[in-house]
Parts: sequence; structure tokens; C-alpha cells
Amino acid sequence: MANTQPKVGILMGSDSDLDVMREAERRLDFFGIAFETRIMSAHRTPDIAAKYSATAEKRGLEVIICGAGAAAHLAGAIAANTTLPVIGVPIDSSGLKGLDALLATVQMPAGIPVATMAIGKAGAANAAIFAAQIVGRKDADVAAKLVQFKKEMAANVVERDRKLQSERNQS
Ligand code: RP5
Repeated sequence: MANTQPKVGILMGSDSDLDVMREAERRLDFFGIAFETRIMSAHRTPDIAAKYSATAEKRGLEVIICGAGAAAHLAGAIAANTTLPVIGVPIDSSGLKGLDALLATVQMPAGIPVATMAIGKAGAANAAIFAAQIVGRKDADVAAKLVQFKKEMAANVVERDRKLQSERNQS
């Protein structure tokens, strides 16, 4: 959402993560939540990552989503410098298919929590929905969209079941 104060920061370690993290952008668009997307790395640009997280709250952000693959330290490094909620998305970009990133993201030491989602696109989608659930505590429009979202998801499953039953009953 252009020209609007971002409430969510979407960070990723490399532009090679963009295909997965677009899923988070798409979901935040659906909920009408303004976001900014940045590429920065805990390892390759540690100073930029530290400055971003240290200034995030003052700049109006409410949640930060971090996607990273391999030895994925971005979410933890961001969480080290802010009290904002940080959501981690392990990316399946390495030979270990994201298991390395999952363990690196989820196994934070006590004191520095990172809310870790599933590996890949499902995780990126859930990161955005989880961010909406946080933003929705103070934003009634987002809260209403979350209720609607769950109703539509349930209706979609019921419809798929109805189709399956009708196909099976015909054969
Ligand atoms: C991580 O290393 C990034 O998050 C990415 O998933 C992975 C590979 O990065 P590139 O070598 O493709 O830039 O830091």
C-alpha cells in the first residue's frame, strides 16, 4: 500500500527469498495492512539489520516478519534490537530444504522470542495472518477482515467437499 505509514516490516535475507515472501505481501494486501519490504542480512549486512530493528518502533512499525534460509539468523538478529513482535519464516533455499533455517529460527535462547512459522510459502502466508492478528487487536477493520477470512476459508472447504461428494455419487 503506497503512501501509507507501514505497520509491518517484511524483511528477507536475499532477493532469492522474494518468491516465498511475496505470499506474505499478498496476504497483508488482502487485510489492508500497509507494509514495507526490505532485503537485509544478519550476516552480509549486520549493521543495516541492527539499525533497522533499533529504529523500527519509532518509525511506527508494529510487527516485523523475517524470512531467511540456510543458517537463518535474520529473525533472531532483528529480535535482539527491538521489543516489537518478530515473526520468522524459514526459507527452503539450501540443500537441507529449509530444515536448517527452521531450526536456526525456532531455537532461540530464552529472552529473545521469535514466533516461528512453517517452512516456505505456507509459513509466509501464516506470518502475514499472524501479523494481522496482532495489528487487529487495535484495528477494528483488520479484526473484521480476519473473521471474514476464516468464514470464507471454511465455506471454501465445505464447497470442495460438496463437489467431491457430488462427483462420487455420480460414478
Ligand atoms: C540466506 O541465504 C538468504 O535468506 C537466502 O535464503 C540464502 C541464500 O541467499 P543467496 O545466496 O541466494 O543470496 O541468507
